[in-house]
Formats: sequence, C-alpha cells, structure tokens
Amino acid sequence: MTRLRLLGYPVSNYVNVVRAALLEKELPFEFVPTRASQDAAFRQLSPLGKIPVLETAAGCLTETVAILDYLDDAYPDIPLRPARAFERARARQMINIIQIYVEAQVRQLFPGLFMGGDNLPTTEASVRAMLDRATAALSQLLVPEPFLLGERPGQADLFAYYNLDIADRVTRFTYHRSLIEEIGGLEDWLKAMRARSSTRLVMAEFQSSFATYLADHGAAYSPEESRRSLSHA
Ligand SMILES: N[C@@H](CCC(=O)N[C@@H](CS)C(=O)NCC(=O)O)C(=O)O
Repeated sequence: MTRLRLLGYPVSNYVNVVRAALLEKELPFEFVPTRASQDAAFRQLSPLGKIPVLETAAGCLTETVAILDYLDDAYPDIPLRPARAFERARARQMINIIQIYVEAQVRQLFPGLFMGGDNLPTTEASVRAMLDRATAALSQLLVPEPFLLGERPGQADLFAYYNLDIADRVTRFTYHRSLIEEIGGLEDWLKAMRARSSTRLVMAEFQSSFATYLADHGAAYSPEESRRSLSHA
C-alpha cells in the first residue's frame, strides 16, 4: 500500500479528525508536523493554505470531508460511513451542521481566546444566536446508540468529537455555558469516544501542543477552563 502522509498540527481540530480517522481505519501513515501557511510553495499543496493536507499517491487533498470520503472510498476495509444511503446522508447532515453552524461560528472567537486578540461583543452576540439554533438542531440529531450511527465510531462521531470539544471550550469561556451539556445526552458517548485508542493518542498530543500554542500567543484561555464547573443560573 502506498504510504499516506498527513500534514498538520496537533492543535487543529480538523487535523485531529483526519488523524483519528486514519487510526480508526488502521491505515499506515506518516504524520508530518506542518503549520498552515500562505507561502506559494505550501499553496501548491493546499490551495487555501490550510491544514490538514493528505498526501496520497494520486496527489494532495485538502478539506476534511473530502479527505474522509477519499479514505473510505480508497480504503474500504474498515468503513467510517454507514452502508445504507439514508444513514450515510444523515451522517453528512450532522457533519455539515457541525461544520457550518458550530465550528465556523466559534472559530470567529478564536482570536480572543487562543491568539492573544480581542473579540467584539457584536461578534459574540451573533455567534451565540447561531449556536442556539445549532444546539437545538443537534439535540434532535445527535442520539448515540452507542455511537451516532451504529456500533462503532464513524465519520460523524469523529467530526462531532473533535469539533464539539473545541466549541465547548469556547462557549464555556465566552458565555459560561457548555455547548455539550446543552445538546444533552452525550455523556456515555463522550466516555466511549475518550476510551478509543485513537482518541487517547490524538488528544495526548493535542494537550501538550495546545499548552505551548497558548503560551506562545499570550492567550487569555487556559486549558484548565475546560474542567471548571459552571454556575447554572
Ligand atoms: N474547511 C477546512 C478547514 C480547515 C481549517 O480551517 N484549518 C485551520 C486549522 S484548524 C487552518 O488551516 N487555519 C489557517 C488559515 O485559515 O489560514 C477543512 O475542512 O479542512
């Protein structure tokens, strides 16, 4: 089998989704620590200069959902998508909602938490309004039994796990509210996801790289925030 190379940085939620997928699929790959960059040479590999990038024998791919689908199409032995059309579409529905209405929203607040910048109150308010809608939608859609679409974790589980983790950190810090608690019903799923060897490996590297990243950026956020209990009004 041709060697796959994943270019990315362990702080990135998107990189971590792809890394976990490669591990769950038991595919051999090389992890090449790489930061996002607008350098012309990097944009030859990643047109938007973003990570993750997957290097394959056929060429480079970016965009997490495209990479996940490629891995499942090219290496079907351990599939991460449901076999039936409806469940497969349901998984994509969950992923789209999380990507657009949760991740892309909280990402607007990363500067004030993680990068030593400031967030405008108007941005905090507009993000909150969309998160409230997304929370209600995900309460309806995310019903693990024990995973989101079956007996083993798939694309939707991995996408949800790494993106809700970062989103929950943002909502706890910014709004003193937990997105994950407000979606509800995810406690056993979180335990099951945390017990995966893929999660243990990916999150161990996340924790150490994240601490360095926050210190380097003079960030307002500290990793302990995610363990602080919230006062429920
Ligand atoms: N839509 C992309 C998003 C990837 C993304 O935003 N990656 C971040 C790191 S988590 C990045 O490269 N940021 C640098 C930039 O936007 O210039 C995907 O699905 O892979």
